[in-house]
Amino acid sequence: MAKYPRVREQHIAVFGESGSGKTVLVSSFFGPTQEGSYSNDLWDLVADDTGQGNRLYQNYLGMRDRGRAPAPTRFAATTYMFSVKLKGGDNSEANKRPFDALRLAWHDYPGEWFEETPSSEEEANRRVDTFRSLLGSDVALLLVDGQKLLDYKGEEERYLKSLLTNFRQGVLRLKDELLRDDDLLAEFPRIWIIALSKADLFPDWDVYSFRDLVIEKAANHLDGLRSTLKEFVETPDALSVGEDFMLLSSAKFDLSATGPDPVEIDVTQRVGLDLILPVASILPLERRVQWNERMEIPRRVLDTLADGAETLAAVLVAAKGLGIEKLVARLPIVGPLAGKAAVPALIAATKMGGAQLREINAQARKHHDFLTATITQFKLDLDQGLKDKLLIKSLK
Ligand SMILES: Nc1nc2c(ncn2[C@@H]2O[C@H](COP(=O)(O)OP(=O)(O)O)[C@@H](O)[C@H]2O)c(=O)[nH]1
Ligand SMILES: [Mg+2]
Repeated sequence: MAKYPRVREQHIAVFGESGSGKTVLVSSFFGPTQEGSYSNDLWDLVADDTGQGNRLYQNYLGMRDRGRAPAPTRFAATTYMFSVKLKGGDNSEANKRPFDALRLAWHDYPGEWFEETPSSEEEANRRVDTFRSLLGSDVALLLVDGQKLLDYKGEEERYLKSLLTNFRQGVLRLKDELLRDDDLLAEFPRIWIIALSKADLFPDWDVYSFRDLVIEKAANHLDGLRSTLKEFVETPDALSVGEDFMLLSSAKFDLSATGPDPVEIDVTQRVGLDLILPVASILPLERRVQWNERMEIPRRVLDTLADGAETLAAVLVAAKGLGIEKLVARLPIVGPLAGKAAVPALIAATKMGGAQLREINAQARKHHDFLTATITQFKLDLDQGLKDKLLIKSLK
């Protein structure tokens, strides 16, 4: 029997009002990886449900070839399951690796649920069940609709206030049901990234422009949301709400076309989508280390936060020629983490510098160690996202 599970699962929850771009986002995430011309030397992206995958690809083809965005979906909470299947399953390295696939569960939460009160008890129950199903996500993306920001130009606070307040109210309505046993939740999305969708509408912006606008216009409402979310969780200090920001654009939509002809949709111009996998897999691992250095986190909370982090970290530090001891010796280790046995690998992995990561990545590629290559690549991509000002990471 395998010593480890052969599949690692990561969840990401995407929240956004209707029309904010959720369906287009997931179609644009998946679609390009299915094109004949696509090549990735490390892994393949597969939709676990073929029919679902085909519908997403169909959405993508409609945009690519016909300038047509997918039909709106209302009230549909959908979970898309993808697997990042590592290449080289039959080589000798593969027998040693702790897993062969990274599964991404992408929870698409219908925004209408925050804009409208439930029409019946049945509807209310369904919302609770759906929300429960995404509690396993480490990361939640809260979409700020770029089109709405433009519509409210000069008075963006009106839109941001309604977005954040509706969302907060929607979550509050679920509170009694979710906390029925009076126990605070150990498992809950702990990283809430504020993401600008349709970033192509702001060609001059970087993520700092976006963050500054949100803070300037809506800091109070962000605080309100943060304090509400804190009421749900055990160890409420281990929660980042509105400390991480990112830019997303699923394609470049040319809206200047008028008349009966469809608009141009350039699906090759995408922003931030390559950061989704790194954000889902590496960011929680890093955050766990950050928090653990700052505070004591109960084991049962840690076990739900970036669960499997040690497995990922072990992959990184076990890389050829770099003993854990050697790595750890070079790192300044402080705080409550220092003494704990399993964790040096985790700290070492998250604190590796760019040069070291690139070295491990190159070695791993050379030796067809696709797992190490993929994980280091995700980390390098995340760092690149920071450099390109597409992503701001909380430093706390
Ligand atoms: N400019 C621009 N428009 C977008 C983008 N993504 C979606 N849209 C527009 O927003 C509309 C709604 O998107 P959709 O994904 O259906 O929203 P959902 O209700 O959140 O699933 C689409 O029909 C597009 O017109 C984007 O990346 N850039
Ligand atoms: Mg939709």
